[in-house]
Amino acid sequence: MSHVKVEIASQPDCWRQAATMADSAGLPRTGERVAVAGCGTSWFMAQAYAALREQEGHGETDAFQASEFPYGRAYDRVIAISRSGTTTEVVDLLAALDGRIPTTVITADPEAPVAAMAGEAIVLNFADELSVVQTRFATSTLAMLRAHLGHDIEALAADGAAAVRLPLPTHPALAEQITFLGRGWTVGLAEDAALKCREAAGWWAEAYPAMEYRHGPIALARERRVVWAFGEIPDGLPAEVEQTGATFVHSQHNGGYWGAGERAGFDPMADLVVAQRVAVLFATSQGLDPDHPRGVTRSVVLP
Ligand code: F1P
Repeated sequence: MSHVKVEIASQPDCWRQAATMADSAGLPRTGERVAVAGCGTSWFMAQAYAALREQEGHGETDAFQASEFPYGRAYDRVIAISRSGTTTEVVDLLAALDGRIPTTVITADPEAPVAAMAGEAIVLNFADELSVVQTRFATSTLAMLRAHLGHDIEALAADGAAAVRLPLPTHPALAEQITFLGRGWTVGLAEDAALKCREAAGWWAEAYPAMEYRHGPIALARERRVVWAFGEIPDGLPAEVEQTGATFVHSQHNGGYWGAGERAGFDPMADLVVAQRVAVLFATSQGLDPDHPRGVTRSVVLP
């Protein structure tokens, strides 16, 4: 079995463990102005957390790719997310901020350079991964950050445990292209789901804020393509997608993954788990090794 399959299945337990770290030093206080940065998957987790923190009234929160950080802005704290702790752009960001702004890094490796560079290091080594493709480190980071915002991680873990077993809502033969949609904090999750498909399987996948979908991307929708929404669905969108011949997927739509009326809310992080499994299926269906995506390395370390 691939490493990524084992890592995907272990997420609910990792989330419970991550939640026990919700009081870690270096997590922001209510009202602080915060920027969260990372690259790739870590950037998408930063986006999800930033939207949630601000939306729930904990303080202004921005998310940036580490390479595009706006150094002129005033923040009370910068949080960098990096599984490897060696990604060049993240190392450069912490070096540039040294002494100017309090910094926190969330990483899987206590020995990584960033752990020594940041003011505070939060180490989720139990969630580290053998697969290049990130799943449980990223979602455990978000689970810890959500626990710090007061979310119920036990309920999330129950949905996650279902998500690792549910029948998959699509199949490679029925989905030559997938577009993931989200609103608010689920935009970052949708972005990550699309990245999983691209990384693990070289599959054509895109992601948009759901209300942006009608502004052009809907032109891609047709038979044997899928539009998969996480979280809140804009009024009328499922019918508009289905008119094109594309399949609309949502945990509660047309029976969804849960069966109509079976359950009112499925945590969008559990949707991401289902999408991770789809990405692995798309890889193996082409004879690819999902642990070793073409051209992608565990960490991007530039000369
Ligand atoms: C970030 C990253 C991942 C990507 C791949 C390569 O690394 O770009 O987002 O999926 O695994 O590394 P890190 O800074 O979180 O270690």
